Amino acid sequence: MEFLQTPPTLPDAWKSDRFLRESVRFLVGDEVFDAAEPDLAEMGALAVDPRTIALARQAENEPPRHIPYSTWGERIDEIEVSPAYVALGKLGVERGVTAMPYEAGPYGPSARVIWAALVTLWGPSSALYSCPVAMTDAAARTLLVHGGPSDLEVVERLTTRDTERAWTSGQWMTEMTGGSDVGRTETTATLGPDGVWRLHGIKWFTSATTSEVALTLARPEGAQEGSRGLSLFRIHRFNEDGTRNSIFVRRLKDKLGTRSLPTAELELHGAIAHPVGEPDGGGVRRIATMLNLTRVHNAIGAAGALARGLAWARAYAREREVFGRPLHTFPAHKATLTDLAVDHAAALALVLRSAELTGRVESDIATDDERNVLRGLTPITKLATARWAVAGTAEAMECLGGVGYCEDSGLPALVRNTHVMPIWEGTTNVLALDLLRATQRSGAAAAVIADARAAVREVHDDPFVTEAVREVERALDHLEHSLATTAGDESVEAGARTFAMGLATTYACARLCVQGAWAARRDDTRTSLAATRLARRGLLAPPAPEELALGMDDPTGARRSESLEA
Ligand code: MFK
Repeated sequence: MEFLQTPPTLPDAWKSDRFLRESVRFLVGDEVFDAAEPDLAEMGALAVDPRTIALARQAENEPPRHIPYSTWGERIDEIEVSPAYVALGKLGVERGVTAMPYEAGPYGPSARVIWAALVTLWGPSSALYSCPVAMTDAAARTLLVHGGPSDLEVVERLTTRDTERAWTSGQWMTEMTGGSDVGRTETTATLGPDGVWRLHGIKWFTSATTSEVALTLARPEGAQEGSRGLSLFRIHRFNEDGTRNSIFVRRLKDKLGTRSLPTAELELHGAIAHPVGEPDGGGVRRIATMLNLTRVHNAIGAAGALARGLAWARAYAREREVFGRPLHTFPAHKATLTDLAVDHAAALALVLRSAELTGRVESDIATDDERNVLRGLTPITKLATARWAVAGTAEAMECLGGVGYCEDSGLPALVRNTHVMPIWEGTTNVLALDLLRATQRSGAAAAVIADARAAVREVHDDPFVTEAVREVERALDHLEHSLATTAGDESVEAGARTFAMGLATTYACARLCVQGAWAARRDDTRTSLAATRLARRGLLAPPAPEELALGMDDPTGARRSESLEA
C-alpha cells in the first residue's frame, strides 16, 4: 500500500513544556504556581486547539486592507483586518494578556512571571496580535508612570479584560529620518489658542494601526533640535465627538512577515494630541518606559516562537521513520533537538528573570541594584532571544524537511514572523549600544555581572552544575576585564554586540545553574544538563581586533584584492 506519513500533532503547549512549568514553579513557589496553573493549563490547551490554529492560518491568509474612500467618495482611511485576527486578540485579552499585570489578583509581585508564561503560550497562536498587546501594555505602564489624571481613563481601557470596552494602543515613533535615530523626528506640535495641541508630520512605521490610541513623539514649536527637544503625546484615532482625527493612511507596508498585522505609513495634518507629562522635551526619556516593556514583550515572543518550533520538531521526530528507525533515535538528530531545547531554555531563563524584575519594579519593591540589573538585562534579553529565535525557528523548519518548507505546514509563517524580532524595537546593534550607554551612565552591565556572580555563588559547590558554574565564572571574569580595559577606546563600540551577546548567554547560563541545582534536588537533572551544554557550547566569542577590518570593504575592490594577491 502507498505510504502515508502520520502528521505530527502539536502537543498541549503548557503540559508538554517541562522547562516552562519548572521555571514558573522555581520563580514563584508552590503556592502561587498552584493558584496560577489552571489559567496556564487552559491557555496551553487553547493555544494548540485545532480551532485556534485554524484562526491563525485564516488571519495569515487574510491580510489587512486599506480602504481610503467610502462608496460616496468620503476620505475614510479605514483598515480592515481579518475577523480571525480579532478573534485571536479577544481570546488573549479575555484571559488577561493585557490585564493581568494591572489586577489586584492573587499573584502579587509574581503576576508578571505568570503573565509572561501566559503570553509565551498564547503568542505563537495569536497571528501577531501579540504586537498590539505589547504596545497596549507598554502604553498603559507609560501613562501610569508619566501621565496625569486625564490618562487614567485610557489606562482602564487598555488594561480591561472586557473585550467590549478594551482598547489597544500603538506606538508611533519611527519616521523617515530613522527608526533608531529618533532624535531626528520631524513631526511638530503646535499649541493653538484653544489650548489644544495639534501634530503635523509623517509617521513611517506604525503597527496595529487599527488601535484606538497611540503614543507618539513630536517637537513643540521652538523646541531645540535633537532628542532633547521631543515631547510625548497621546493621540486618538477618533475625537471625543466621534469624528475622525486628522490622521491619514498613505499605504500599508508590504512586509516579509507579520502579514495579518496592519502596519501603515501615516500623515498627521493637525491631528489633536494630548501631552503625556509636561511638553518639556523629556519625551524620549518617557517613551523609554514604553520601549523597555515592548522589548520584554519582544523577548517573550521570541521564547514563544522557539517553544513552538521545538514542539513541531519534536512532534515530527516522534512520528517520522527513516532508514528503518524513528527519527528521534538518530544521535545526530537528537543533538540538533538538544541544542534547540537549550536555546529555548536560555531564552526563557532571560525572559522570566526580566519579567520577575519588571514585576518587582512595578510593585515598588525592587532595590536600586535590581532596577539597574533590569536596565541592563532588558536590551540583552531582547537582542539575544531575537537572534536565537530566528536561528531556532529556521532549524525547526529544517527538522521537518521539505514539508516544513511548504506553507501549509505552518512553519514558514513561524519563520517569517520571527524575523521581525531582531528589527522591531531596536536592532541588535542599537540594543548593544543601548547597553553600552546604560553602562556608562549607571553601570548597568556591571550590575548584570554582579547579579550573575551572586546567583552562581549560591550553587558554587553543587555537584550537578560544577562545570557550568566554573565556565560562568570564567566568562564573568572576562566580561568584567573587558569592561575595565576598553573604556574610551573605539573598539568598545565594535565589540558591543559580542559583549552584549556574551553577557546574555553567560547570564542565562547562571540562571540555569541556579534553577538546575534546585531542580536536581527535586530529582530532575535536565535543567542542570542544559546549563552544562550551554556552557560547553561557549559563553563568549571575544572579537579579535585584526578581524574588525573585514566588516567594511573598499567599494572599488582595489586595495584589498591587491593585498590579497600580494
Ligand atoms: C511586531 C510587528 C512589527 C512590524 C514591523 C515593524 C518594523 C520595525 C519598525 C521600527 O522602526 S522599530 C524601531 C524601533 N525604534 C527603537 O527601538 C528606537 C531605537 N533607538 C533607541 O533605542 C535610542 O537609544 C533612543 C531613541 C531610545 C534614545 O536615543 P537618543 O535620542 O540618542 O537619546 P539618549 O540621549 O540616549 O536618551 C535620552 C534620554 O532617554 C536619557 O535620559 P535623560 O534625559 O534623563 O538623560 C536616557 O537615559 C533615556 N533613555 C534612553 N534609552 C533608555 C532610556 N531610559 C531608560 N531606558 C532606555 N532604554
